[in-house]
Amino acid sequence: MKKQSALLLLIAIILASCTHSPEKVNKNGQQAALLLHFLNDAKGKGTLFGHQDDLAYGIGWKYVDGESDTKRTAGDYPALFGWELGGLELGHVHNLDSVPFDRMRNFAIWVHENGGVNTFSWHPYSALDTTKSSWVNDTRIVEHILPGGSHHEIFKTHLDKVAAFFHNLKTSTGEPVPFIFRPWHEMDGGWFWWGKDTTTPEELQQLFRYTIEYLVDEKGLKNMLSAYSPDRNFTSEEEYLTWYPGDDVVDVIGVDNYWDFRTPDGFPNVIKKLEIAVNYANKTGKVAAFTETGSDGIRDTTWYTEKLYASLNATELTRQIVYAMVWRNRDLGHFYVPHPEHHAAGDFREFTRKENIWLLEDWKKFKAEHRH
Ligand code: BMA
Repeated sequence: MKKQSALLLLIAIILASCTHSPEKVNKNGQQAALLLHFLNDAKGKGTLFGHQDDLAYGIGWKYVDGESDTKRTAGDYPALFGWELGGLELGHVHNLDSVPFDRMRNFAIWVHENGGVNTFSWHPYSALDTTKSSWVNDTRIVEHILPGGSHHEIFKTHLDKVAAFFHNLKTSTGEPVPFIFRPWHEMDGGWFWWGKDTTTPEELQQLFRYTIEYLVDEKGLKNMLSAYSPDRNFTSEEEYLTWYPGDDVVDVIGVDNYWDFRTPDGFPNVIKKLEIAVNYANKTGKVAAFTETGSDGIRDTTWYTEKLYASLNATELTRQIVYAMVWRNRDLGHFYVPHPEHHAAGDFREFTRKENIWLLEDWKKFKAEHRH
């Protein structure tokens, strides 16, 4: 049997043996379905560690082949890699953090070819006034970009740019690279133009649904999974679902939370919010993830073991979080993974060596063992 057909057969066997049937999986292409299958399988066994822009730059380096601050400090790459698309919608060559999109494409392909998972955030400029970044909260924008709105056609051109980039995520043999798209996150905060101060829950739900349906149904991006991730402004499942667009357009039940780690009595709230996400994911046959977190500058030297790990390992429910991603290492003024000489480096190594915290090799090993 040719390698290609053997692979397809393997994928078919694995998918046929899936016991869960999240509604959206039926819409997904084979690569995305396989990724979701493995993430589902990881539930309760391990949590993939993720880092934004890990391969692009770090403390004291930029675009050095094979380099990674996670690898420098912990000995291996993360299992999950975050990338940011802001600026793509305007045809920019670099994203808003200066990462060239052609390099990002190559990194994402490398990640897939080397067994890792890619996730994309998107902080787009406003379609009403392209000088306004995502961090604008004084104008109602969403109502104008929805179907029927004055700037809907312009917004569609933004989505077209995103679709074109995603379509180009293909390996040298033409295989599509699966990925997790996480648009319109932290809508429960007031800092983005799609946030709660300028957008109603219904508008956000429509925007999320429109975005996913346009990319999947119109643009044919079958290997895209999607993540819903409010920030920490909820205390119950009902509140968590305030902006939720529906089970048929979401695969990953996410939470972004930096805040509760910083406040004196916040720690139990980190756990509670992760539990709400896991509980909902389990009810709907989906996976839950800590889609963004971290401690900027990691002044608390035991943050990784005593805060992040302690929250992920707190209860039977939090142990089912399938990935946890920290933000980017811009420079010594803004970073989340310690460089090797940093005072939190030892603690970070201890965190990554926990049996249920997975770097790239751990994740690959898990997948290899669960192919049959
Ligand atoms: C923020 C910061 C900014 C960055 C933005 C989008 O948290 O890291 O510097 O521009 O994310 O990636």
